[in-house]
Amino acid sequence: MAADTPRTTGDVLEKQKESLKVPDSWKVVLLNDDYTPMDFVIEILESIFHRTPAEAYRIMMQVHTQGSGIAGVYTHEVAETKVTDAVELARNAGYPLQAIMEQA
Ligand code: TYC
Repeated sequence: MAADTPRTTGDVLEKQKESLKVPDSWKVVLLNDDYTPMDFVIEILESIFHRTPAEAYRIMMQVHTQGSGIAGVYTHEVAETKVTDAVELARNAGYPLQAIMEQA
């Protein structure tokens, strides 16, 4: 059998698919607004994006002064979860913080 002949078991097909996958890198980008408190953004960066306090401060200030900043780079699925979690925490606290995903 040729090396690239599709195999029939789910396990083997899954392994072939994994080995052929292109890198799946997505940036989670925070957007600036006038209402979300700086300390809250830092808290989000520490708790959801696992940033150190110094990193979280730097990223928050990047967003505040430049309009946007990268919170982290993840697979599509993980990035989606982080966007959802960050926006949900912000809405529950009454803040308009926005987070988007961009292909890295
Ligand atoms: N601009 C906000 C303020 O002055 C702070 C802020 C930073 C808001 C980053 C959102 O993603 C953000 N309170």
